Amino acid sequence: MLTLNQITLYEIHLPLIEPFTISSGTQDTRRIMLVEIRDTDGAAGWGECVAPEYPNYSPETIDTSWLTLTKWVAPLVLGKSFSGPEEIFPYLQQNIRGHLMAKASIEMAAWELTAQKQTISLAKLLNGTRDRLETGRSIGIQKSPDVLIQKVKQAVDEGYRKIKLKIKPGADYEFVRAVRNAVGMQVPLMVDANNAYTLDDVNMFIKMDDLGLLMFEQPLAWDDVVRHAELQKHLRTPICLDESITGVEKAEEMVKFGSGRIVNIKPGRVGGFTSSIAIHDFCMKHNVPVWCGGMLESGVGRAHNVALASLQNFTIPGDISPSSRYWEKDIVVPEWEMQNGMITVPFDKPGMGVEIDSDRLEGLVVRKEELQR
Ligand code: OSB
Ligand code: MG
Repeated sequence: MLTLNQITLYEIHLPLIEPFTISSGTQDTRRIMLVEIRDTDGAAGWGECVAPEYPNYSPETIDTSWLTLTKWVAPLVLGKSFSGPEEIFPYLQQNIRGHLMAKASIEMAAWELTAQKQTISLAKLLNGTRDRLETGRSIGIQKSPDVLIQKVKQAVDEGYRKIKLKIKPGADYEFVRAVRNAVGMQVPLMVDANNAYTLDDVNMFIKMDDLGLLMFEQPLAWDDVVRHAELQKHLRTPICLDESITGVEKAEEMVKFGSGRIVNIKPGRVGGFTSSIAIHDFCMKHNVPVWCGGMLESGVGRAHNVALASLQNFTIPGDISPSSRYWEKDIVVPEWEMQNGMITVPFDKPGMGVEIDSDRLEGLVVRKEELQR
């Protein structure tokens, strides 16, 4: 039985070590919402809401999520008894349309709390099997191909197993070709457009088809599955959908229409772990490999991504880089570290496997709201 009686929301501001630019904008400080929940047995769990400051990835933002959680989600779940965390997402879906990032933060905290109560790791509770995860690095849009080449070379030297280059019109084929020429064909490279193109740009992708890339991530509109199918027909390189896959139904449409051949699963984007597992299982059944994306999470969201990426069909390195790639100092102890291009899944520790540095958290909090039954 799982009955929540307290939800606390925290907003913290964490400056990124370097600004991160995607086709729709630049971020230099992350405004992050953390969620702490308690149940009637006194157990606690943590979650992170991945919604960014501006609605330039999906319609959600940290502010819409804060409103959604305080006004609609908390009143629905506080005091209600669930037989387990897997019942939370369907219940929220029945009652609230959209707002998946807000929903996910509570849902994932409930899974974490459940793992804590059972004194098993979150990865184990999710039925994860991989104990070391190949690690990828997502590199933002740079001023010139030369600057990008330097960044890629550094990432290769640091041991990353997959390198993702953000692209936009004006910083695409020439940039990626320059990188490919500089590092050779062996380095696993991919690109992510975050919706910057339309079907009129098919020729740019046809040129890029010759650069030996692992995949083209989300070239077209954030909510499209139809046009991606048309684009995929012209290309050998697999399309990977990120923004468009908001639930298992979208993954089904992707397979049915041929809109892509790989899925980036971000648990925060799809409403949490229950939805992520449904997408994972569906994709595995249809021979669609998946990997775990990132949203520049703190150590809490990262812990949840690590646990999810331990599932069997996460066969492609994720955007789950170590803490030091993002932050001067993370908010968890121990920080997330990479050895040999791999992150170790903390199967031997209860819950998410890291602890909040509560003194540090206290110093970073700019907004806090406690919701009780
Ligand atoms: O599209 O995958 C994306 C960051 C913010 C918003 C969207 C995306 C990203 C990343 C960062 O690529 C990946 C990471 O967390 O390292
Ligand atoms: Mg993406």
